Amino acid sequence: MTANASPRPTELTTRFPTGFLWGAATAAYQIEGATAEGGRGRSIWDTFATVPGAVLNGENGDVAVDHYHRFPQDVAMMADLGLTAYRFSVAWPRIQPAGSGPANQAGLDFYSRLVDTLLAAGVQPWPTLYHWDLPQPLEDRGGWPERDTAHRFAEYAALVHGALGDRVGNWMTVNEPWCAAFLGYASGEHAPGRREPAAALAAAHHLLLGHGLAVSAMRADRPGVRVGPAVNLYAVSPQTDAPEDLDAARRIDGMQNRLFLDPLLLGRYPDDLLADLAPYGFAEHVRDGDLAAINAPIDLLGVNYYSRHTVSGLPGEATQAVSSPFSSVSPWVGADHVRFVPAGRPVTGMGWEIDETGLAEVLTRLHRDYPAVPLYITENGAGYDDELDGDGAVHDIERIRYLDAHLRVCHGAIGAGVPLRGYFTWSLMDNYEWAWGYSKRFGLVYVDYATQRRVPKDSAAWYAQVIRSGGLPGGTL
Ligand code: IFM
Repeated sequence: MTANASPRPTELTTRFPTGFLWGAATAAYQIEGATAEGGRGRSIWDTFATVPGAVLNGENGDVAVDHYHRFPQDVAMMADLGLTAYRFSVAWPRIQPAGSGPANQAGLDFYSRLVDTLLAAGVQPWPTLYHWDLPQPLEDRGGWPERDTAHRFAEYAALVHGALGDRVGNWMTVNEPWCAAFLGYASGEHAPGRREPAAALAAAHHLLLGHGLAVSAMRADRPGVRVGPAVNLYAVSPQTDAPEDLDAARRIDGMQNRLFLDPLLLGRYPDDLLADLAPYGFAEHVRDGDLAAINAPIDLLGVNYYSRHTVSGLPGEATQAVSSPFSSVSPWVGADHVRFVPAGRPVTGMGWEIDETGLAEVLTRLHRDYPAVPLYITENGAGYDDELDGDGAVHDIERIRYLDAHLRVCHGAIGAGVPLRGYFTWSLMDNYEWAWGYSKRFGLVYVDYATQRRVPKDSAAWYAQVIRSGGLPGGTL
C-alpha cells in the first residue's frame, strides 16, 4: 500500500443524520495485555495460545498493544479522531478470575477509569461483555456447552453493569456467538480449540441463553439500560441456481445468520435447521422458557459485517472449511457437502472478498424480515499486512476504499428507512488477530509492536474528516 488517496472535492455527496454515532471497536484480549496484572485470572485464550501450532508464531495477548497501561493516551487518540463512541470489551477474567463469585475490585476499577476517561473526552463508552475470553475455570467445568455457563454469564453481566451502569447507557452482551461456538468448539481454530460438533451446538444455544439472561439481569438492575447482542452476519449466495447450490446456501445462511437472528428476534429456531441439526441432539438443549429468555426485548442489535459467502453443494463430499490454515475440521455443523467458492471479487489481506452489496442485503433483510430494532454496525473493516512507508506513514488506500464503500451502503440503507443509528469500524488500532497473531492489521492506527508507538494511518485522517464533516465526499478514491 503505497499510493496516497487522490485529492477529493470537499463537498459532501453523502450526509449522515445528525446524531449518527461514529465509532471504532476493539476487544480486551486483542489490545489490553497485562494478563497477569490487577488480579486478572486466566482465560481460554491464555491457555489456547500456548498450544503448539494453535496461533501463528505462537503469539499471545500477554502484552498485546499494552492498552491496559496506555488507555489514557489511546482515549486522547480517539478524541483526536473525533470519535463519538468507542466499543471495547470487558475481560470476564478481570472481573471474576475464577469465573464466578464476587467481583475483583481491581478489575472493575480498571474499566471504571476507562469509562471516566472516555466520558471526560466526550466519547460514549459502548462495552461488550463477552468477546471470547471465557475464564479458564469455567472451561474446566465444561465451557459454553455447559448450561451453567449461561447463568454464570448473567451473574457476571450484573456485576459489571452494577459497577458501571450509572455512567454507561449502551451495552452489548455477546460478540459474534457464531465464532465463539463454532470456531471454538467445532473447528477448534479458536479457543478452547475443541472439535466436537454437538458440543458446539450446545455452546451456540447457551451463548444465546446467556445473552437473554444477562439482558434480564441488567434490566432488573436498571430498567432504562439499552442492551443487545453483536452478531456476525453474512450475505450468502448460491453459486448457481442448481438445487444442490440453493440447498447449500440455505444451510450456510441458516447456520451463520438465522440460527441467531430467529431466536433473538422471533423467539424460535428455524424449522429447517432443527431438522438439519436433529442428528446432533440440538433440540435437547432447548428447555421450556429458554426461547422466551433469548427473545427478551432488546434495545439495539449490533451487526458485524465483513464479507459474503458464495457456496455450492457437493453431494457425497464433506464440507470444506472456509480457507482456514488453522484447522482442517469444518465449523459448519449440520451443513455437510458444502463448498465455499471464490466469486472473483477483490480480497482483503485476510483473503475475504470485498462486497459491500452484501451489507446492503443484510440490512435490508433485517428491516424486512425481523421486528424493528435500532441497528448499529458494530464491526466493519479490512485487515492487511500494513507497513510503515519510507515517509513514516501508512498509506492504506485499500482500507479507505473499503470503508468508503461500506459507509455509502449504510447511508443508502438509512435513506431506505433502515433504522441504522451508528457505525463502529474494526478496529481502532492494530491488534492481536486471534489465530493469526499479530500478522494481520485492521487498525485505523498502526502500532509498532516493538515500541508500542501509535501511528495514525491515512485511513485515520480520512475517517476523522468524515466524522468532522458528517458524511462522505464525492470524487473517486
Ligand atoms: O478481530 C476480529 C474481532 O475480534 C471479531 N470480529 C472479526 C475481527 C476481524 O477478524
